Amino acid sequence: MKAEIDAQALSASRRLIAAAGNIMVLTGAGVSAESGVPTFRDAMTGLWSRFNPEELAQEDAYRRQPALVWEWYQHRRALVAATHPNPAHVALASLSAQKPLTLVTQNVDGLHQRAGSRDVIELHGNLFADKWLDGCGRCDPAAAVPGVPPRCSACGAMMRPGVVWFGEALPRVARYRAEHAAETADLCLVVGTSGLVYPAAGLPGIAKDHGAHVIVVNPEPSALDQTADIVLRGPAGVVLPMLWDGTQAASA
Ligand code: BV8
Repeated sequence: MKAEIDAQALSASRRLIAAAGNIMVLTGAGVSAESGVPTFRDAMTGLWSRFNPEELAQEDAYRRQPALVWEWYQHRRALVAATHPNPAHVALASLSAQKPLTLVTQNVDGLHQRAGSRDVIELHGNLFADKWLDGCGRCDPAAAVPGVPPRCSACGAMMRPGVVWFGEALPRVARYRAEHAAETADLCLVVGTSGLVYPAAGLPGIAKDHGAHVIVVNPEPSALDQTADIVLRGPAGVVLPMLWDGTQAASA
């Protein structure tokens, strides 16, 4: 994907990043798009094309059709496991070696961590973490009864993906840390999100209200463009490496 990035916006962004003392980054599904992970808004492919992800990523959908929803997550895990971090993930990991930076992601794919980012705040959980629906407290994954989905051998509870479904509260600590990062940042970099899912999408506004500059990186218009001081209209994998020297390895 070619990026015709406005040269003035680019140099202004570079200056803001170079001068920043404390950066908060918010990423969405778009940062993984160039790795081949479909974004949430993309039409779902193949077998899943007839479903709306927002309808499947809910507890009551899971209670109604556990096998279908479990298979959807298995499909996504296999897809993500076969992908690799792209230059956007790598550039963000490198920036964290150069500047105080808090990386907050809406993504559940773990690609930031695989690119070397540390202490990633996962607002919506992780695709590869499992937990239990109505578990007895003694549910042991190692002793789970295999099935679709697996069940607790002690109480029969269903295993469920360790993600935050629509209508579920975000993990308290992750939400607190993300909001604190937004309140204390002097620069907020928003990469690859439509800005439609709350409360995550409210974070750039919090940063702006506390005096931060906001830069949005997205090839398409987003709901956060009006919050931005600068919008860089291009793909993250092309734009981010243009904003700082991405060759420094991520911090150990
Ligand atoms: C909650 C895990 C309350 C599951 C996900 C106001 C306040 C609070 C809540 C709400 C509110 N209004 C509405 C709500 C309810 C709801 C919500 O926001 N609904 C939306 C649809 C209106 N929010 C919730 O339910 C949240 N919970 O608030 O609970 C509560 C409180 C107390 C007690 C009980 C309950 C929970 C939301 C979390 C849902 N879970 N994921 C799973 O993955 O299966 S969210 C899911 O959607 C993904 O995580 C994904 O991140 C997100 C979609 O957003 P994006 O990341 O932005 O992805 P999207 O596809 O939309 O856009 C991609 C963008 O990338 C596009 O702009 C595109 O142009 C761009 N792009 C494409 N290619 C590139 C690119 N950008 C850069 N480079 C490229 N190459």
